Amino acid sequence: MAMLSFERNYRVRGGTLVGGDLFDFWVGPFYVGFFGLTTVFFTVLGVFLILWGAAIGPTWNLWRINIAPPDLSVGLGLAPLAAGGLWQLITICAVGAFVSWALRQAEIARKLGMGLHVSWAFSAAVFAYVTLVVFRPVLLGAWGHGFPYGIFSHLDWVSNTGYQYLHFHYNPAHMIAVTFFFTNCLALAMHGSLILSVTNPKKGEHVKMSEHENVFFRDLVGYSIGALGIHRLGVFLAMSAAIWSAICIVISGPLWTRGWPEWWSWWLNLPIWR
Ligand code: UQ1
Repeated sequence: MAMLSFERNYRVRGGTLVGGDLFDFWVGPFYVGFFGLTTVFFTVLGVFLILWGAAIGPTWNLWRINIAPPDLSVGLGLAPLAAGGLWQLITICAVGAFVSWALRQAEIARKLGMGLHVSWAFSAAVFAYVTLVVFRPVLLGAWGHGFPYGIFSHLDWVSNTGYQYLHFHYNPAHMIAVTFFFTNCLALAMHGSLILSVTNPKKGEHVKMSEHENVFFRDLVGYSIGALGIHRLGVFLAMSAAIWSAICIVISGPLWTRGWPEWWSWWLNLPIWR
């Protein structure tokens, strides 16, 4: 893999969290580190277990392969491999790989003297996943409350879980999460289009910079959030979307067991309507 001449200057020793200098090396373009090895370990083992689950299942149709969590009757115990045990091991591998990846991001950032923003942002998504397959099942007392690993099967799980609470769009935390997803989409569309509009001009025209960006939005809406601000806003919106997603599912069951539309009766029962 070709390496640009200046990149060699960034291949500095140190910043590791575990292992000292032992795993402080590169393979081609990739930094390895202790967590590079654990990422590969958990990923390879997890993929192998998924293939095992597919092999003992009824189909190789990619849409229909399904590796289900244990039956609810197993509670928080260990299940036989073919009856949810594979799901449990795959979940351990997934969490192991995701956490390893976040820590590898942290080691690379430390090595380069950068902030840990990427690690934290990625961790918000990992937190949402762990909430679905660990925190909520533990709070409800059974691994069977986790979602199944399969394309159609996890969609069915989302649909069934939604209908279990009658109409999931009335979940106030779900409303907030969806609003963050949409606003995040708006912000990235505005930012991406703005940057392209100034840095990718027609042949023969000059690239424009922050003054044009600022003036465009001041002309349009009377306000420019600025070059640093738009990225702060972006990380805030994206992390908020993931965190409110985790909140909206973890309160469904552990905190509120009835239909979500019924939750709003506090509003209908306000004394001001009487
Ligand atoms: C913005 O104001 C700005 O600062 C110049 C950007 O940075 C390049 C942007 O990408 C965007 C999208 C805006 C406009 C955003 C708001 C919230 C007015």
